[in-house]
Amino acid sequence: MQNRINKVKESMKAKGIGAFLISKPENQVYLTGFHSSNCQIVITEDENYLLTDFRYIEAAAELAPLYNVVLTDHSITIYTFLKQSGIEKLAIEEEHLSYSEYKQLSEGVICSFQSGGGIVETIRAIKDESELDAIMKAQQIADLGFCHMLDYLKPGLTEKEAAFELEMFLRSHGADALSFDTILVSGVRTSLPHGTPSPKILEKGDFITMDFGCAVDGYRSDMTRTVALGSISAEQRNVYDIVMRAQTAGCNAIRSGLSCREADRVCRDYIADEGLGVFFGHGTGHGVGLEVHEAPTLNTKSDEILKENMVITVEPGIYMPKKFGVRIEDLAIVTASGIINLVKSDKELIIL
Ligand SMILES: [Mn+2]
Repeated sequence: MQNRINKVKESMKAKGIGAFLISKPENQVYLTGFHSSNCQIVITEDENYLLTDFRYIEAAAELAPLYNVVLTDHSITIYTFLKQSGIEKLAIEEEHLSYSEYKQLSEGVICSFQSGGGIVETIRAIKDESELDAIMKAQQIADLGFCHMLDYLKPGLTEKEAAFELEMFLRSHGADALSFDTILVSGVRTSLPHGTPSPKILEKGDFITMDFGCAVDGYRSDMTRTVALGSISAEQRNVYDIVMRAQTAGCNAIRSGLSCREADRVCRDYIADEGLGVFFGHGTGHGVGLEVHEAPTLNTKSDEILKENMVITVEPGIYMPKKFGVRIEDLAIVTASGIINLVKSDKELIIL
């Protein structure tokens, strides 16, 4: 934790920030290991403060002496605390401060604001060993879940039933939580990149796309596989192969030093060269950690550069409205020579 806080202080110094209010929950967890629904962190050049209420004070007290823990109540709030501390200029996480909080800060507490957005996220993008370990565990459970679904999926089940089975499996095999609401869509509904499981019945000839993950120690996994039920058409086979080859090309190209935009372009160009570029309308991937979508972003607009020990997804897809869609997503650690692919499930087309 000390090391993480030091990195924040270095970044604050480089940006000319004297005091930084950290209000984004995942950033707070990253800097404290402390989970609560009521927490404010203030980092200054010399001090670290954690403010919380009665419900969490006993657990928070264990963070001393790294943090000066302040008990808040009706009379002592983040606003009275900042006013008393004499902090006049404050960096905030502008994406994670409500208008109401901003108003209370600006009315007689803080004279001027500056942006602290992205400081902690940039540090979080590069994972340490304990973080990689948790993500690997979460992905191992997800791979087992995929394997289980290959036995379980059959015509006659609904998407909702199948999604529930997968979620139960993940939770009963060591997952603390789901990474996000499971996407499990079939047939014509696979053209919806983020469709939610419906009462639609799985039928022979359907593609089934499962995009799912789970969390271990707060760290998430994320993977997608598209499988087929019974037989499929030549067009389905062709589109699947294009997505698989685009996804494989992306995985093969990625290494530290490559720009996120270039990584995206590898997958995008492959699909465009096959004449299907119009059906790939989302980014190629994203960082994964305490959040399922975090820095870096792999898309056409990204200015970020891939670095060693970033954990990212590679997930091109093709979605043909009213017909079908295919997405294949791996989760990988970026290294100097390439990637360590954490997803062990096969990506050759599986026909059940
Ligand atoms: Mn993803």
